[in-house]
Amino acid sequence: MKKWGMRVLPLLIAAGAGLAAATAWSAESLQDVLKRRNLSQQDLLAAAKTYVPTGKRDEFVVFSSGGQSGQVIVYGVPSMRILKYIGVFTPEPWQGYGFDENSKAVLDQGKIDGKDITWGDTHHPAISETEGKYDGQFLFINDKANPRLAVIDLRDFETKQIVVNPIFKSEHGGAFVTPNTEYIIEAAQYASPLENKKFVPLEEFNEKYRGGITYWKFDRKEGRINPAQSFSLELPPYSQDLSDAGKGPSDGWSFTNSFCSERYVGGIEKGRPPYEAGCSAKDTDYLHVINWKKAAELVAAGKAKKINGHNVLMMETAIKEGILFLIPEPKSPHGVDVTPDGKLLTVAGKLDTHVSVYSFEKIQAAIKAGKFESKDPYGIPVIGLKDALHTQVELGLGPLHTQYDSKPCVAYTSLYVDSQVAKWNYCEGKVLDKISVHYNIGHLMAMEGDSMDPKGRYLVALNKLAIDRFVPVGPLHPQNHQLIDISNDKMQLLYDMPLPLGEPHYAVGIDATKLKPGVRYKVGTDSRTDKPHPGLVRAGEEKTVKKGNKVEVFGTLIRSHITPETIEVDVGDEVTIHLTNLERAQDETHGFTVSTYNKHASIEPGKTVTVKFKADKEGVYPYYCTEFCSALHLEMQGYLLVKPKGWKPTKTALAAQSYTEDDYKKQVKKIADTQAVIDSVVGYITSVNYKDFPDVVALVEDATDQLNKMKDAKAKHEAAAAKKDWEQANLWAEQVWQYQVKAADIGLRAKTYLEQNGAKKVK
Ligand code: K7E
Ligand code: CUA
Repeated sequence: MKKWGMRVLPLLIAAGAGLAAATAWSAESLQDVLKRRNLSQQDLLAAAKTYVPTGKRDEFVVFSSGGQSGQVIVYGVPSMRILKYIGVFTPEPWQGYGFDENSKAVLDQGKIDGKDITWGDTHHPAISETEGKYDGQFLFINDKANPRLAVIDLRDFETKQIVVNPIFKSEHGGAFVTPNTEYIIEAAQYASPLENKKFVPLEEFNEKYRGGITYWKFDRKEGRINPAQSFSLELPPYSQDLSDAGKGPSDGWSFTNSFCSERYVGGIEKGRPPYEAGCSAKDTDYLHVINWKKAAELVAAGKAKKINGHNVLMMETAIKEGILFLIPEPKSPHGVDVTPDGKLLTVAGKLDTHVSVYSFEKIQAAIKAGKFESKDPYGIPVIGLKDALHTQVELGLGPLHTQYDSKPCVAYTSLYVDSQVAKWNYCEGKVLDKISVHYNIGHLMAMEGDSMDPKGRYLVALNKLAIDRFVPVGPLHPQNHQLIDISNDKMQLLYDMPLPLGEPHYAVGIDATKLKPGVRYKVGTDSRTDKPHPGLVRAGEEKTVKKGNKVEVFGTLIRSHITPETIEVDVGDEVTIHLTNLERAQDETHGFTVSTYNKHASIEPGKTVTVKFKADKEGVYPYYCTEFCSALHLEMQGYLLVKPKGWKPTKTALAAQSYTEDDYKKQVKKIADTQAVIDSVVGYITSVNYKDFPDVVALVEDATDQLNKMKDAKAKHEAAAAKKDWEQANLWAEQVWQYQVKAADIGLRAKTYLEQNGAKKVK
């Protein structure tokens, strides 16, 4: 390699050289390590099952609720390495979520009665499905505290939409999708009056408080929920809990639990027994069985009532039309989970040691025959437990949630009180295996284990308590996700992962190959609307427009400068800055912030983002790129100059610097040397079939872009040199070299990629 500019050379060498020397002095054997670290053969086996070697990828990707953080956590299985946090109901600074205008518009959709709500209690993520199988296109998640539902597009893992439930005050039984993601199900939890602006005393609870289920219509082509085509079903105030959609033979139906059919309203301060006593007094609660397809037809036929501008099918109509039924279910049920074949549903009662398996066929037979054991106080027909039951299996204390295996008839149920996972056969009704987890498991999750095509292999126990599992970090402990191998008859505990972001109630795991996120946006995309951003400009078109007290900047970012480099405004001006990242190279994100204005944007390749603020304080405010993007990242900077009222310049030229002809000659030599390196890299790339690698083609385009910019700067340094203006000659020559360095950096990345991915010589 030829002589090379002093700052960048070490970086480029490091990129090419391996770590061949690393093993030369490590003589420790595997046996030594086992002994030194006090590891058993079993530990070693677990390590081998979870270790993902450097450069290799996980088989599954998990989307976990972030609990009270209002976010989603993304991690890989089996490595349990965290890959991303997605801002959903909560501002997330790295992604600029809530700090730039475009993402703020999404968060603003989640305002309730005009008020910002910048946190969420996320519980249940759901991946979009096609024919009952995960399709990897969209992710939905609910906010229990403030009844909302969010849509995340898995092409870029960004939150695109938040909808607020128009009639509930809280919701827990969401998000659950129907088999073709026609609807996303969201069930209320704590009953309240549906016309939710009104005060109603608790004495009128039975008559005026209501539960319900909302069926949000999903428009897959738009990638958004369509609130106008969504509807709800009014339900008794029974504290509806989790739901699931039917599939296969039970497609068109949905099932929702409830845990307080006693309709108890507490009042410990008035000497009444507390909620937990009143809500578990009876032996059974109710499973709600709903024909949602028919409900949608009734709504379309105009049989719904408008409440808060939203279509609500009232109980009276639902009963009359025969689309709503109840079945008793054992004490304080929590989860209801439909089997992969859609024929059975498992209900777990927290205060019962059994899981109850209901048969959809039997339920339908009872409905057809009009065989009901009673009516509830609202007139809803109740199917007898015996008439609906397929089997009951005694599993242990505190069964909560169930997931399914790829092996037929095999299910896993979490046992909260026993702190165990039970593996059992739901066709024959027998327990197969149990494993202890630490501690107090809530949900559990097998790979695609709530779909029609479970993948088996791994299961994650989402434990509520961690107690002594990790190095202590104060009274608030991390949550603990424990990975369990379920590929054999006996379950094996493999790994503990602390999750320190909130209580992730539920998670969903998908085969990693089903996810196909993009690496760049079409240039000028507003990623939050997926539409062209009006603030887009291309290189050379950057401009600042001032109209009255409004200043609008149309800028760009590319290694390693922000254009413009100075923004001058008057104090009190409203400043809007649109920025487009012109990069096409993978992972070349730039960030943007202005000192003390509480703005931040993450601008991935091709994205256009707007930040907006009032320049309300005179002064000097550096702005810069916040993401380390190249060797000259620190130089990616500029100044916002906020001038006081009536300010007049006293000095009109910037300070001159001293450069000599000698300096200039050295610059020219450096450029020639660098060009030789570029030529050799280009020589290699064009000697192989690089066109067969789309990632490399994008890199080559980026490098060519940089080299094309050189021509202009070259003409400028030569013209300045001719006039013996050594300052201008040197600075423009330096700029030529900057373009070269960036081109070389990209070129070397392309070369490395080609070498590692088996490029072949052409000709
Ligand atoms: Cu924590 Cu699904 Cu909200 Cu059970 S839920 S544990
Ligand atoms: Cu762009 Cu740092």
